Amino acid sequence: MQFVELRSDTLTRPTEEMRQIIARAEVGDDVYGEDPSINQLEKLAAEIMGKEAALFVPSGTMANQIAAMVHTSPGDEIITEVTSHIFLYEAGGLARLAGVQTHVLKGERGMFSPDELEGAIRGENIHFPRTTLVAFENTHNRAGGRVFSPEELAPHLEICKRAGIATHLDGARIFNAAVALELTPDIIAQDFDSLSFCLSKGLGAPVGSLLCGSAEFIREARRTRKILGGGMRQAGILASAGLFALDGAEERLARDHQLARVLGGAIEKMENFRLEFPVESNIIVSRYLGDKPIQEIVALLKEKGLLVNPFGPASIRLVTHQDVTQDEVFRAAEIMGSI
Ligand code: TLP
Repeated sequence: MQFVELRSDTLTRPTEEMRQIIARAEVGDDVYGEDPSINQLEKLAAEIMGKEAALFVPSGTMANQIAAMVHTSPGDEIITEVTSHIFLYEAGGLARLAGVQTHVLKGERGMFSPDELEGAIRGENIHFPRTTLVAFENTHNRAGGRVFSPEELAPHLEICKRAGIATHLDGARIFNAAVALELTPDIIAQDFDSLSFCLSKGLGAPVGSLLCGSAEFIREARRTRKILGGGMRQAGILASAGLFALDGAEERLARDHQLARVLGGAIEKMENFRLEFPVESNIIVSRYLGDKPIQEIVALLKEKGLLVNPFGPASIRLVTHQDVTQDEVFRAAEIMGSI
């Protein structure tokens, strides 16, 4: 059966053109700093994000974990929202790798208030852990691809700055945020000390993420990447796909958002499903209103040709991406409407 694949934008496959680019990539040993494709990608990423330097890493998870390891010392505390990827989906890496404890704040649609943040920051006291990092996410995966404007986050970042606390942005889908806000990514990134973004989500590359920040931060991050075994050799074959993926990304993502709005509009009219969040980018979280367990619903959708991920006790997540056509989105809506 030909499935409509909406489980994640990580499921895109390299196009024929991308495969040609990969085949011709110039490479060298990146641990020696001699891979021209990696060097080009890191330079471009830093430029796009308006930071001094960037580091190519295998995954978004590794980028976030390296950021936490560099910004903190073991025993410190990091603050993040309770449904953030770094807290929820990174297999406890913050505790295991950075050796920090996590202070989670319960947000409203993925974000806590400036007052809650201020109240969570530890004062100087011999009993307390030190708060050394606050981690944000934009777009916010669990909050249905929610997009935060720079104005919305400005008060939070101002508080961190005043308190001398580092800030990291998990910008796995920062280009989606940029397209939705009609801003360039550097504007979204500008007040964060570091940010990560992924090539292997909506951008359509098979592997890779970039961590961006000051030259000093990236020097330390490079060393930390080595500790984690993420120093890759002729990884230019991956970077070349990344360079290709960045070219013209905005138009492709705008199309993904359009398709998500179409599907969101159809879901709004259904009896058995409703939207859990307004559709702001390429992620839809939809609540199932019937009485069957959600795993059963996911299996039933699959039987009818639609692949989605369960997302919590009664919801599913649907993600549009470059390998989904408009017709497939119509089919997805039809399948959902039929159960
Ligand atoms: N998210 C994946 C799953 O892990 C949930 C997905 O399918 O969406 N930050 C954010 C906001 C992410 O959504 C993800 C991946 C990551 C980081 C981690 O990236 P990878 O998978 O490259 O380690």
